[in-house]
Amino acid sequence: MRVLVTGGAGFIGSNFIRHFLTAHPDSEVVNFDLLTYAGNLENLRELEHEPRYEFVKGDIADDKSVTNVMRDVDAVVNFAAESHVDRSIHDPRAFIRTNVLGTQVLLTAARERDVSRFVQVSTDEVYGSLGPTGAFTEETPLAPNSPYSASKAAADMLVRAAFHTYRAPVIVTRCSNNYGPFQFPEKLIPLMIANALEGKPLPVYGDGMNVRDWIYVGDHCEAIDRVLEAGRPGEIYNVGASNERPNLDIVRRILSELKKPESLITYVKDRPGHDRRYAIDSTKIQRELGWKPKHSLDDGLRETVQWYLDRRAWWERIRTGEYLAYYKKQYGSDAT
Ligand code: NAD
Ligand code: TDX
Repeated sequence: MRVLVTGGAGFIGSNFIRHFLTAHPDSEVVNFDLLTYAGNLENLRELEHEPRYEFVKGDIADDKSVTNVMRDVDAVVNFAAESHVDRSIHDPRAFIRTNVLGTQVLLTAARERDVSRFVQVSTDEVYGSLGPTGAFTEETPLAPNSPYSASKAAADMLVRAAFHTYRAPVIVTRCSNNYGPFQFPEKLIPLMIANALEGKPLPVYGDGMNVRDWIYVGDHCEAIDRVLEAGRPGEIYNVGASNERPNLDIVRRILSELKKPESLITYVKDRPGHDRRYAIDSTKIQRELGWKPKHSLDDGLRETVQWYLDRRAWWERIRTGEYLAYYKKQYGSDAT
């Protein structure tokens, strides 16, 4: 099987490619990525000379390059996206172009090329925010609250339309918050680890009691692999590991793991429209496809903290130039 992975130079995509090539020794992967600020070929350095792996630089919103790269491909897994909520609040344009237009360009090319499977990697954020109880199921109505989640929900609707209109073999996955190796240090967990290691303030939004449902990236990759293999076209599969935690709890665990003082925690201005709580019900994928997460939050977090300790050069190189300009814009003088 030859799989086109878009956004494979990012966090989850690079973890997926590594997993997929190992789990399927006869498979081939084409990684199509624009290499935005979040894309980093260093994430896949060890595959540079792997004959079953090919990298093509390109934009999923560009019809011509997408049609070209989709030649001789059996399946598509679409990870490519603008993925950071805070950036979408500053400027949503790139989110609409990549996440919405880009998804449609991929869907159209996949139909023209008669691709036999298309997995759209979506997010639990399309369901909006939960009250203190309950969890998102695949039937929960979409109610996105940020430009990012609105763009992902729009993409999900285009995938749905491709199934209903053309009977395209498409499947949507909606996963909760991922963490693990190679996550860009603008997201909560790697940002807090890197700041703690540098003795910088840890900027917690609002009261720190917003709840996220955490899953180790490797478990998400295995879920996508199962969906690619056995998911039913036209279906949606929620993916999560039932690890709901308030942000403050996560930040405190990181500090304790690194033996750093809680005095580094700094409460900063809340994110506008900040969703209060996410929780995902993944009964459907567990029951239908036999997937289940393997990592406990304790083990996953410990491994992740260790990875950032071991790979300091990776994140130090990122935390320069454009990153610092973004950091200043986002956190101002509150957290520098
Ligand atoms: P990321 O920001 O780390 O990586 C995104 C990748 O897409 C980068 O390599 C970037 O260069 C590439 N890209 C961006 N625009 C592109 C374009 N126009 N054409 C081609 N490539 C482009 O993101 P991530 O955290 O790895 O997320 C991957 C996918 O998973 C996204 O679709 C995201 O919505 C979804 N998701 C993420 C999480 C999470 O917790 N990180 C949870 C659920 C779903
Ligand atoms: O500096 C921070 N301080 C803080 O308190 C940052 C960056 C985040 N937070 C809070 C906001 C959220 O409640 O931590 C929580 C997690 O924030 P992010 O890491 O930005 O993730 P989130 O907004 O929950 O979205 C993530 O999960 C779903 C990914 O970025 C999305 O791509 C994915 O779809």
